[in-house]
Amino acid sequence: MAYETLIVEAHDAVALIRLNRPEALNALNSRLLEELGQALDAAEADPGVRCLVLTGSERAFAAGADIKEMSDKSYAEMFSADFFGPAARRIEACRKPIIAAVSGYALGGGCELAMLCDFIIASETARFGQPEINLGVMPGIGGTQRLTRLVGKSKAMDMILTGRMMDAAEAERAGLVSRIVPADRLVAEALEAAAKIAGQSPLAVMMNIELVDAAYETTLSAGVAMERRLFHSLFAFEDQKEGMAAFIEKRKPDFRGR
Ligand code: CO8
Repeated sequence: MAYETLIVEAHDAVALIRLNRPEALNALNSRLLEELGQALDAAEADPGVRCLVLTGSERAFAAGADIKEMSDKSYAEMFSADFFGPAARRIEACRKPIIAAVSGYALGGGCELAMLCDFIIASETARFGQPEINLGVMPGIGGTQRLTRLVGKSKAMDMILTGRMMDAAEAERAGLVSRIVPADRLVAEALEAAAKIAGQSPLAVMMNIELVDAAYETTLSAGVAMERRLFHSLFAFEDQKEGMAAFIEKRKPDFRGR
């Protein structure tokens, strides 16, 4: 499928989605978010896709929601359209793993989009920020909540109230990104990580994601109990038998997702 604001490439079992609005540093407008939803629908419907990588350009992952699209909207328009609510929920609901590969600016809605992914790999040029305060507004796609959970109250307050940016090293120290790679290796490293995930049991991958996400929503004892039950349930799948047999027989497992 051809998109106006995205470039989608297949790399074996990995779908690579590039945000592609270079004229606006990949600012998120309604069209882009609608197309991103369509690309996620297509990837989820395709049994051949087991992992996704979401990236931007070298200069910008995304410089935020499109300020030019938003600036003249009324409260009634924002409220009745539930502005960006459905799009954010669609990304959050994706059951296949998504790695954000971030180079350059990930600001405002761009930082929030990266945090909606399962984890973030950053290039050494990445810069993260929630500068909405400079526009007289606030983060609106989960930034006040997710950034706080990821980096703690003090740093989140600092970022959100001053609007300052974090470089890649600070973002890694703070726990916002999982690793930093050289800028010219970003997509290759993200695809490598995605290929590794794509080779695992897709059922086990999905359950692991549900459990890590649950750590932000539930108590420790409820989360640990849920983990034990889901661990038990994995023994209903052929993939568990295959994974353990392959270990014992000293061969590579062939996970079929059943
Ligand atoms: N929206 C629209 N256009 C943008 C945006 C944006 N967020 N960011 C950059 N652009 C455009 C610029 O207007 C410019 O276009 P033009 O050449 O036509 O003037 C082009 O991209 C290049 O940008 P600059 O010339 O500004 O490039 P610089 O290298 O000088 O600066 C910066 C790069 C620092 C990234 C700068 O562009 C900037 O500060 N951008 C805005 C960052 C920002 O404030 N982001 C937050 C936006 S608000 C938001 O994300 C809210 C999310 C919640 C919405 C949902 C609510 C429910």
